[in-house]
Amino acid sequence: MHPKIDTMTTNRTFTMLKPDAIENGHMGKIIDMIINAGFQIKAMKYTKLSVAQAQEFYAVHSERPFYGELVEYMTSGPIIAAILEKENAVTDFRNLIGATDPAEAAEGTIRKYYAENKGRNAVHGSDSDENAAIEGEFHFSSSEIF
Ligand code: 3AN
Repeated sequence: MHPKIDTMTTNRTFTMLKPDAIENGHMGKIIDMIINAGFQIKAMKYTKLSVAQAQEFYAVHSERPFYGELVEYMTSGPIIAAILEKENAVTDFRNLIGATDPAEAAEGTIRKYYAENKGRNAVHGSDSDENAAIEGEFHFSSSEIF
């Protein structure tokens, strides 16, 4: 997907509230959980991914059997994209969202409450500081980050 850029540890992560979370009316409750867990919202937008954007964003999964389904799903409706800040943001946010499969997600996690299944799993969270920076820049220009 992305050009190689120099990144530092920024205590930031990137999230998307996925189409199922929006469709099911869970966005307010999910944003509330994120804020209550101590994350500051540095950037946020309500938008819809084009097929090309979704393909690029998930290029790392292009060989996986679910890639086509994933791109179709992520472009099926609007999403909310956000950059979040907190100490240990990437790790703490992955803990807050829970396992990819809601059946395996711990009690109290966003996916335990709101994910439907492994594909329609309510929320994305970056898996490293480097990807958090890349994914944040994919969605936001510097004038949109506060
Ligand atoms: P995570 O989002 O927990 O980091 P990844 O990186 O393994 O999980 O997968 C990226 C996205 O691909 C997931 N959020 C999910 O929407 C989708 N996905 C992963 N595994 C499957 C699967 N077995 N079937 C359908 N979609 C999947």
